[in-house]
Amino acid sequence: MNEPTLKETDPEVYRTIEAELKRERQSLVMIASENYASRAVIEAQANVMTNKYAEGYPGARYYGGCEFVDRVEQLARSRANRLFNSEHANVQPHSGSQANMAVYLSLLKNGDTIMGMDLSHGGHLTHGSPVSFSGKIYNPVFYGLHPETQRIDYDQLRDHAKKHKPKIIVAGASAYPRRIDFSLFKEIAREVGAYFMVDMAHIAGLVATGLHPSPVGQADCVTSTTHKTLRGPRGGLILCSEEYGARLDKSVFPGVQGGPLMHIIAAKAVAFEEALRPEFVDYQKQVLINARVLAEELVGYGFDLVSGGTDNHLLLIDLTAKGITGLDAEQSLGEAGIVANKNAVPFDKKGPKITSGLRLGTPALTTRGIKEAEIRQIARLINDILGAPANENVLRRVQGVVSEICKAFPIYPYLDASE
Ligand code: DSN
Repeated sequence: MNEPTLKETDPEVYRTIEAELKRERQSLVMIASENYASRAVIEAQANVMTNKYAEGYPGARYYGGCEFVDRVEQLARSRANRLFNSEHANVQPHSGSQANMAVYLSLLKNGDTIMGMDLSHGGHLTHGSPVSFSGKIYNPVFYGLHPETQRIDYDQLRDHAKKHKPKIIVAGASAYPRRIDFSLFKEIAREVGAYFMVDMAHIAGLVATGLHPSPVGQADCVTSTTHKTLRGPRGGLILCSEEYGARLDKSVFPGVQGGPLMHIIAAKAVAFEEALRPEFVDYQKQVLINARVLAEELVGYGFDLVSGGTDNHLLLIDLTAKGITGLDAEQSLGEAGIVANKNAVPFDKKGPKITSGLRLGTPALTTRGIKEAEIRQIARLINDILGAPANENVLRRVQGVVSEICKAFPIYPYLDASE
């Protein structure tokens, strides 16, 4: 087979990929759930394992020719178990949502009560939101943040759990800047006879390196994505004890998925190995330092942070006092080359398409090599833009500085960006 390259055969798609590479190179990505995967992870995703059907699990497939995909899935599973000190890993979920769906399917019956963190307080759609399968198939009840401390209200959690007797309690969040007390969650779940699940997608890299207490050993099942702080390919992961392993595997396949994405599983194996290296600990430490410094600087500029600061890789600004909406903040920063996302803040009066908040994270900046000095500079740029969102001179000046920072901290220099 002598085939043309992508560039030759489909210049339209090729150009969109090249444009995305340029955008990633030339922006300061502060979306807390995004990162830059390593060269090895990117390479591992573009391989012929995408061709292979492998329904089933290593050694028990429904197709022939699985000897090499078996080997790579075994590698991914054993590395995940080593990384998180877990007994059983399922590396097949295509996403975090499907990982969560598989856990519910294995532990719950339709109509059972699930208890998760309120989406508007920092939870996730799949933790019971009425617009997600999790709020349609199951009966959702919620816990949230304390209005004063803006931290998880564990007393409310216990009261609601006693009142509603959920079948499962879910810990984990997409916009919560503080440590989560998994042992207290476990205690409450045990008190009311509920299963305990942790969705650690956002903090998986911190957990892997011991910089956030691990839910493994506390929760009955732990789910994650692999592409956030963990820096792997886009995908999902489930960890559990041997006790739950067989039924969880059945829930992933054939329960909610068909053939696994074996090329992505190869890349997950690569990412887990990278995360086992000592330099990954240094990286995660810097993610935390950068987030703390960003929080301190923004507080210094008079920004109101939910809970007053951060213990992890993200922070949430309540923009109410600044008189700008989350949507306007996202758009103004975006024009300047700083990419972030609008986000509801607890007790937000504006809808999810507008919001009063802005979520900022440091994983992607840290992957570029950015440290405290540039973080201080970036905090100043954010303050400049949000203080004068319609000022063209400010915008042009900030665009210039963003461009200099991006040039000083290049990403993917070996990839071709020519058109
Ligand atoms: N959408 C992800 C995030 O941005 O946090 C969560 O799944």
